[in-house]
Amino acid sequence: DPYASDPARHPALIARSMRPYNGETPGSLLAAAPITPNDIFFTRNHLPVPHLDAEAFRLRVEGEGTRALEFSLEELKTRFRKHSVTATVQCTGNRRNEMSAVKPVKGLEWDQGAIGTAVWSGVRLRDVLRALGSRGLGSRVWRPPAPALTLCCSPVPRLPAAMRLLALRAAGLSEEDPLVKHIIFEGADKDATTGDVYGASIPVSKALAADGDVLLAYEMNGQPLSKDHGFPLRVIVPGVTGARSVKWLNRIVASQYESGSHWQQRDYKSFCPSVDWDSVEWGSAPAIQEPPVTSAITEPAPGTPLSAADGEITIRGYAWSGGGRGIVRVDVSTDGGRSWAPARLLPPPPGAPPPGSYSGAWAWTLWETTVPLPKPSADGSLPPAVELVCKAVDASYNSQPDGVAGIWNLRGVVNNAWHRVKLDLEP
Ligand code: MTE
Ligand code: MO
Repeated sequence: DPYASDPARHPALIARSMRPYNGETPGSLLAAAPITPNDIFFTRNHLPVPHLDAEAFRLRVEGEGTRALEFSLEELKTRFRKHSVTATVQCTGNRRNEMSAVKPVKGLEWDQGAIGTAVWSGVRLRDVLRALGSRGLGSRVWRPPAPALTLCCSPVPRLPAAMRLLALRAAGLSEEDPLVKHIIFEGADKDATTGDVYGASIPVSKALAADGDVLLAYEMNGQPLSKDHGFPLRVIVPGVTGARSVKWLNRIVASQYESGSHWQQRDYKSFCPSVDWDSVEWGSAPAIQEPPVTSAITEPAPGTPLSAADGEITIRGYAWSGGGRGIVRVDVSTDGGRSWAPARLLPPPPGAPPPGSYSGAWAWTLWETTVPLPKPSADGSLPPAVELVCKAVDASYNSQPDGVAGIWNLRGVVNNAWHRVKLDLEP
């Protein structure tokens, strides 16, 4: 059993599967603090947890037409500047259970807890990629790209173009490099039967952007990464869906192509609600990178009885958007969305910009509000239940759709519908 040596997990995590292990943070702990403690941070594993030796560990960095580089953990830590980023990681399938309630989907039945926020520390991917170009192509190791890899529209560069490329690369990998469009990450976790390793990629523009903040992280909230979260090294791609933040990272490839992995090509994509498993054409949709704006109520939990005699109720939750777009507002309703009131946005976690920032808002915004409960009408009657709803607005004034049906997709991903919690109301 390849899962027999998996690490122990915190009992508070709600397990959604054991082999591989997948567990989410309960709502009451989620919005308790802007930084999620490491041991209750959700875990999303596709394969058995690999056990890596920090001493023997090597990160291989390579690209088409460049010499490959190798770094030990120590070399990464000493050759590049340490950098910290406060970022939320959210699984693309967060809140999938609401999609299944409309029509069954394939995937883990996540509630709203496949999300968490940490201060990640490590080295910038950008700094490491710059080392790739300058150490490799600036010298005699340059060779023309293989024609097989330049099939469709980009011809093999002729000599002047090759010389330009050489000059370009001498300064390090650059966005203008015609041979590099994607940065591919590979993990050390492997499928025992197929031999496939977990892999994903991001556009080179995100990888190299000075304000992209993509990290090769070795610390989470000041601690070395735990086994479940990618020890000894993982990628953190702020503002991008969790699937691209590859754990147990051991190989980076600068490429003309996206990752060919199952998880980049045939998963983590959304389609029209009419598309089913017989008609799906995976190649017709792009891999999800920046997710849409979302929010959820974390307290009270569904099933909590409300007493009208209390007169009011305090509601808490989170809101977050992809691409570093800050949250400008969260609206809350107690009548299923007929009337609304704005919630109070809580101060950002340390290291994160204030709510509503146009960019660099990699961390979620927690919010809370206290609202009146329905009063008995003249004949003394009360509604039997209240429906709490929340929806958020991000810095691009994107908002959330009111229902799941219109965004339903066969894989149950990117559910960002208004979040609803129904509670029984007692006198
Ligand atoms: N990296 C590897 N190597 N293997 C994985 O299964 N899962 C991905 C991503 N990186 C995964 C991975 C997915 S889908 C998510 S949502 C995040 O890791 C979850 O990160 P966490 O487990 O640290 O919360
Ligand atoms: Mo995920």
